[in-house]
Amino acid sequence: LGSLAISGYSCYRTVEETYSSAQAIVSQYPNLATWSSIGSTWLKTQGRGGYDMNVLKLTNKSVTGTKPRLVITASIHAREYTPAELTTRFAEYLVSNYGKDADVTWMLDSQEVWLVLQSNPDGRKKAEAGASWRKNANDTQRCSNGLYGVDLNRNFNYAWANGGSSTDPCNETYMGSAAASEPETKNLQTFIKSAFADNRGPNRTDAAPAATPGVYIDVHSYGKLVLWPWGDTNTAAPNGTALQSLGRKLAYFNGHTPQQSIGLYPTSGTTIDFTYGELGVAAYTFELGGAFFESCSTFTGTVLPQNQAALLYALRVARAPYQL
Ligand code: ING
Ligand code: ZN
Repeated sequence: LGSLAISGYSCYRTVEETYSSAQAIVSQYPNLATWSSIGSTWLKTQGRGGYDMNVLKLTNKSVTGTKPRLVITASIHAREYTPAELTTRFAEYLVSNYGKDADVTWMLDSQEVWLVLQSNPDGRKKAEAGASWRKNANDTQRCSNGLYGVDLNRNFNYAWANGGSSTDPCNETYMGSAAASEPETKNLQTFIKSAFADNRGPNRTDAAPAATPGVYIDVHSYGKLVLWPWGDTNTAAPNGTALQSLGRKLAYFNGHTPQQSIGLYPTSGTTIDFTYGELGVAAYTFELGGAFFESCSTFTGTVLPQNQAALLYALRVARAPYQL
C-alpha cells in the first residue's frame, strides 16, 4: 500500500498512488478495465499544476450490450481519505476475483462499475500536505484564516443555494459564486449525466421506468449513515418509498443508519440531489466508518470489509428493477 502517513496510519494511497494503482489494474486486466479523463481540476484549468480527474470503468468487455451502471464518486471532500481507499480496494477486489468468485464474475459480465476514485484531487493534495481541508483549491477569494475553496458538495446545480450551504467563501460549506461554478463540479455533472444517459431510473414520477436502471453512490466519511434525497426539504422524494426501501437495505448490509439526508442536516447543491433531481437515478450518500482517517487495519485479512460488501450489494440490486 501507499506511503502516505497520516494519524498514525500508513495505508491511504495518495492521489498519485491511487492513479498508478488504477493504471496498474488497466494494464493487468485490459479486458475488464478502462481509465480515462473526465476533465481538469481548478488548479489545472489555471495552469498551476493540478490534476486530471479520471474514471475507472470496470466490466467484462467481451459481454456487450446495455448494462446497468453502478456509479461511485469517492472523496469529493479532501480530508475524507477512507472513501478513496475503500473504492480503490473495491476495484482491486472486483478485477482480481473475476473468473474466481461467481458473484464478481456475474457482476462484471452483467454490470458496468464506473468509479471516480479521487473526486477532488487538488483539495486532497492540500490534505496530504497536512491541512484539514474539505473544499477544492479555488483561491479566488482567500480568507484571513487561511481558508479558501468551494464545497463541491454544495455546488451542484440542482436546487443550488436552497439552504444548508453558505454564501461566505470562508465557510466550510461555501456554495460557490454560481451553480456548478467549479470545474470539478462541471466535470462530475457531465460524467454522471453521461453515465445515466440511457439508464434513467424509474424513481421519478415524470420519468418512464428504464429497463436498466442504475445506482449512484457518493462516498464520504464519517458517520455510518446511508442518506438519500432530498437534502433541502422534509418532503419525501417523488418515489421516496422505493428510494427509502433500497436505502434501508444498503444501510442494513453495512451496519449503517438509513435516513433521508435532511435528517442529518439541511443541504442543497449536493451530488445526490443533482443525480436524483436531474436524472431520476437512485442516489445515496454513504458516510463510512467512525472517523475521517479510519485505520486501514479495518480492511486487512481475508474477510470482505462490510463497507466493501455493501458496494457489492449495491451492484446486485442495480440489476433488478428499482422497486424491490
Ligand atoms: N457529510 C456530508 C456533507 O456533505 C451529506 C453529508 C451529504 C448530507 C449529502 C446530505 C447530503 O456535509 C460530510 N461529512 O461531508
Ligand atoms: Zn464529506
